[in-house]
Amino acid sequence: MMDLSVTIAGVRFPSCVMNAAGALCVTREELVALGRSRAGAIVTKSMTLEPRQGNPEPRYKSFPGGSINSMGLPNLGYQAYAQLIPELRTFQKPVIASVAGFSEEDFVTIASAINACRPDLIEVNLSCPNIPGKPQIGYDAEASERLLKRVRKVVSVPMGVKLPPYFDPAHHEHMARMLGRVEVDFLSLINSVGNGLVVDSETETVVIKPKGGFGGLGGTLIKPVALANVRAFWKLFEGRLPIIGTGGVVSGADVFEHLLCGASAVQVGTVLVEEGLGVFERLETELGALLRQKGYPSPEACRGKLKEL
Ligand code: RRO
Repeated sequence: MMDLSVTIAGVRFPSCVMNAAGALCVTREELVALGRSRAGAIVTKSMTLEPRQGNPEPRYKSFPGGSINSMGLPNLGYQAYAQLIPELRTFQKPVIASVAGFSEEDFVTIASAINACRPDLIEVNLSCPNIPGKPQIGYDAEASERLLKRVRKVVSVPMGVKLPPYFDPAHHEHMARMLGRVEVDFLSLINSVGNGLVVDSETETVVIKPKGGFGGLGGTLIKPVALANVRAFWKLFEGRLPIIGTGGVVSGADVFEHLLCGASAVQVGTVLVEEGLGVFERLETELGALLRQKGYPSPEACRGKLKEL
């Protein structure tokens, strides 16, 4: 089996495929299971100040081509994750703590306390699409800059930002200029494509309950959006800011496409929820075989090597 390890912001990952925040990573049991699995890291559910039940069910549904969710940040609260981090650190892989909040103050409080537990990295989630009445911070560059500058001051481990998808080069450029003024160590791209609507024509209904059926889209159908965002930020930072690609990874070939666009590693959400923890070994096998067949000795060897016509 090919060595699929990678290094991001100075941290070694034993495999370049890990879970996406939100996917099978809320409870202690789920996080320990990720630790025991072939996942290349343990990424936590985005955490808030207080424990949360999240939105009413049904709040996740898969369909041919992807998934829609409006979970509403169900999580144990940051103090529970702070307590869990020492145990999670005993697995031979990085721990990435995903931090969220409902105000700048929340993010700073949580990031500061979690940083003290020394996760290997912190991912600041600026892109939850599912809180009624709360727009995604990542769609407001000025608010994002204010928040990130405050969080950066209290975080000493490598700090990354989880961004929503953008759909215009002007937005990529505006965000990249902002991120250049904040010392971020990596990017996670992309969160779900927010506020999609899935309709069941049989029952003539929406398929999830919160927000009248609107929710974040994931899975195969968002892959081109994810690849475009990975590629756009890779180019804007001239390959000097590590990117974790998320969106539409179902096969080893999908991982390879993210790597070609500039990702150093990838995360899996929908396919992990649908297939379970065995997905990590399958993707390693598929990616290893594909890289070997193409003559690439490692994931790093093909990073960013996408050819243009
Ligand atoms: O919990 C959620 O509803 C959720 C979050 Br925080 C997020 O960042 N992305 C998503 O698709 N769902």
